[in-house]
Amino acid sequence: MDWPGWPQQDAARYRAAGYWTGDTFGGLLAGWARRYGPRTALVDGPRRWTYAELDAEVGRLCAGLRRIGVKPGDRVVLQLPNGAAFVCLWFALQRLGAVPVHAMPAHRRAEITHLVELSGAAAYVIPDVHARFDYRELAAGLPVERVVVVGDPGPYGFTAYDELAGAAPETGAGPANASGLALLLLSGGTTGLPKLIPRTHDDYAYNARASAEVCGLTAESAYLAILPIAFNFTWACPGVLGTFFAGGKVVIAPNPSPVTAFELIERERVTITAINPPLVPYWLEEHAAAKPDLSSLRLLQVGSARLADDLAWRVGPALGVRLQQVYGMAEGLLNYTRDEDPDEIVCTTQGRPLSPADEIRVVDEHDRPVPDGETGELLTRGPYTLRGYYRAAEHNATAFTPDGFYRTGDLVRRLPSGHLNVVGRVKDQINRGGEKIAATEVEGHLLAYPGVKGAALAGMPDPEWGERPVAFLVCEGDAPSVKEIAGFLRDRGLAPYKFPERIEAVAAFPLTPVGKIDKKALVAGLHP
Ligand code: OOB
Repeated sequence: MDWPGWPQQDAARYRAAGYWTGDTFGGLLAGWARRYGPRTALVDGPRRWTYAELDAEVGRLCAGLRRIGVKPGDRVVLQLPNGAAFVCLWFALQRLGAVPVHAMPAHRRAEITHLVELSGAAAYVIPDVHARFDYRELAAGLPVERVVVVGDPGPYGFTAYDELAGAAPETGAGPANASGLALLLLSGGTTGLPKLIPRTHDDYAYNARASAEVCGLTAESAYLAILPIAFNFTWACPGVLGTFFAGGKVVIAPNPSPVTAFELIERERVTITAINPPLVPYWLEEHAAAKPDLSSLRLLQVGSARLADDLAWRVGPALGVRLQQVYGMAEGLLNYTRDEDPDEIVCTTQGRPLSPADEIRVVDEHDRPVPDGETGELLTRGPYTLRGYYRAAEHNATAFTPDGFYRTGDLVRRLPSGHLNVVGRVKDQINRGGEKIAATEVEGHLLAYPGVKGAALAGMPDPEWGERPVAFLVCEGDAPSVKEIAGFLRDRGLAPYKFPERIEAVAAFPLTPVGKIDKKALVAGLHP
């Protein structure tokens, strides 16, 4: 078995309560095309698709994917920047019954090789060149049979996206099973190599539909996709999928700049969008300078890392929009502040669980519940939270409690109202303004550097990013510089956002009482 699903009893409960509807994404798109046919579904630069047009385009792409040999059940790694092609291909794979694997544009050879091998991918989809990186060169060295290129396919014998579409579109739901695998999301990770998160049609559709309800989306809503479109937050919280459930319009931002965002908000009368905390000061600054018309914008979602309270308080008055804090994870559980919550709650908490069926435990180091208001690790179980990672039986044995609660690794306080305050983390991860870095993954690479005998990656507090990665190294001879390490990690094919931004040579590591490297002590000893 590749991944453990929900026990039958829980699945029956989620179906009976109407959370799981038995719909697949291929069928959902066909249904939306019937219901919302002539309404605008998608806007990307000058190009626009109605729901009917999107459904037809997806049908043609589905036929094209089948023609090049992609089969139901196949995994396909999607690594595309924000653009309509991601949306069209994602649904084409759904209609075919294949499974998209969500890679990020920032990923490089190390991450993609791992994703391709772990998922056993039958195909890999890339842009030609994006942000000055040629993805075709990366694809040429990979153990994957089929490569589809959005743009110029180059001299490698890859398939051009523009020539993929078949003449006879495939319609309807396709062969997928609603309780089966719909997509694989990438985990932020805490150990060695990134894990894959299995999401089913039933659970992921509920994730998006319930999020759309909580955010008050309607057919008049317009969602602006600013953060990477493959990111769970942007794709389904409520994001692109939630907007489609409501019959609204999705507008794609080609880059995260507030200048671009403000132009699109004005032009398309955007009503809701999502950003991460590091973007908030840029929004405030650009807003004060350019005075854009944001009158259509009703809700600004901020999440993926802790938003400082003082910044949160400034958003509403400065921009004239309602703030929503979102504390979510690719593994499932989503927390939102609600429209009816008082400002105090919206500006100082990270929301409360999306679903009445989300089960929350806040526990001490012995898994014993702590009282409300006290800090503990958050454990959770529910209708859209995984019960185990994909092809990771060994890891699953410790990442979940015996009764199926996922150990989030986040330290939270629960208020009597049920709202959560994220106060820290027990997992060995660095959150660089929303980008998650698994310390041990990077440490493994650092240890391969000549002369490095010990390596510990930790997060140093940073006013802009929340934290930034710093590498503590025990070296034979002189420690390498930040630049030398960056060159080394680039050659090893690691995504640049994981590179240490500071190197500290140490003679030896301080240890905790149980003999682990004491990263808190290392960070505390940093001079500014
Ligand atoms: C989102 O998902 P991931 O999988 O990239 O990261 C999840 C982790 C959480 O466990 C937590 O450590 C951190 O990111 N996090 C936050 C937060 N939102 C996420 N920490 C503090 N405050 C917040 N508001 O990041 C994600 C997925 C769906 C929706 C929103 C975010």
